[in-house]
Amino acid sequence: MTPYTVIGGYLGAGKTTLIRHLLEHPEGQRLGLLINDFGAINIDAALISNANHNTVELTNGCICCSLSDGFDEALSTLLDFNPRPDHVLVEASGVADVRTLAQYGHHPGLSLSGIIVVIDSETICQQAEDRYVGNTVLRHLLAADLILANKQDLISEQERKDLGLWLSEKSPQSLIWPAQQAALPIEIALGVESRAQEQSMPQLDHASSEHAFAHPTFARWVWQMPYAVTRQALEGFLDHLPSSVIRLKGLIDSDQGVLEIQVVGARRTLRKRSEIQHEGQQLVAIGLNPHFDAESLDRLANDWLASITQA
Ligand SMILES: Nc1nc2c(ncn2[C@@H]2O[C@H](COP(=O)(O)OP(=O)(O)OP(=O)(O)O)[C@@H](O)[C@H]2O)c(=O)[nH]1
Ligand SMILES: [Mg+2]
Repeated sequence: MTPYTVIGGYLGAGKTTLIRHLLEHPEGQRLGLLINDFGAINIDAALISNANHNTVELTNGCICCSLSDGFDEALSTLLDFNPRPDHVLVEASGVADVRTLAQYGHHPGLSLSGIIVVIDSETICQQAEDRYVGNTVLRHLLAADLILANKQDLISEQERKDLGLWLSEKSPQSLIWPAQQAALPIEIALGVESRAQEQSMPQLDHASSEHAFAHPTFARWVWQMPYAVTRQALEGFLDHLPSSVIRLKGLIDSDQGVLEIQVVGARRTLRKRSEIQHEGQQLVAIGLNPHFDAESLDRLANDWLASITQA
């Protein structure tokens, strides 16, 4: 049986950063990765470049809602790789219900190892109180076997103590591991053991498209950049993003080579990623229905392109 670990956590918490960390410190483990992302081009999968693993990508939606058949097939594909992975890790999309995904641990040849939930230590308490996403976030915490309290660099010493207490109240059963850059040792990550009882983890009923918990509906905006732009122009566009954009990411050709764009709430980073072979220039933004207006983002992007073309 191949052990199977689900990596969940809200949008932008650091799930892909954790997978990159594990790939950089594999300690002899061959990982099989299943990466679910929202866009037509899987930006997270493109960001993971390492020879010592096999990756299957699932794009265009959230796996816990719409891809139940595709998910089983993807797991079979991973298990058929030669050599077979030592451990299968799935990165859930930031809104996926991790319990639903943990149920795939019943797939033939797999055994559920555990659920890791990555949190953004700066914003988790605020997210938990949000009337729209609070339930999703609290369910993540309750389902976690290990909570990776990431982005510790963004909070003070006092906030770290307060967060530790808050987490032990919200998720008394979970192990809590504070981290920066999702630096969780692989022996801990792969050793996380599920405390789920068989009776609380019923097998998925594939005849039903419903899952136990309906998370709020998230809307997506995907923008194909027609040509390379300057970094300065790109920053100009990002300066004007509406606050309804919860998460934005992309790989864009610029005057400085390929740029990785990451926006999580109010925080934004642009990094040169010339080593990445990417298939297209794409920005993907995610927001909550009904507040998120993809058409107005289209207008914003078109107006911006027109303004930089004229300049
Ligand atoms: N300041 C800070 N930023 C971090 C840390 N860990 C990750 N990040 C940044 O947070 C952003 C989002 O990280 P990802 O790993 O892509 O997050 P994710 O959970 O995979 O995001 P989605 O898949 O879109 O839900 C990136 O810009 C990371 O570089 C950290 O410890 N501190
Ligand atoms: Mg990710």
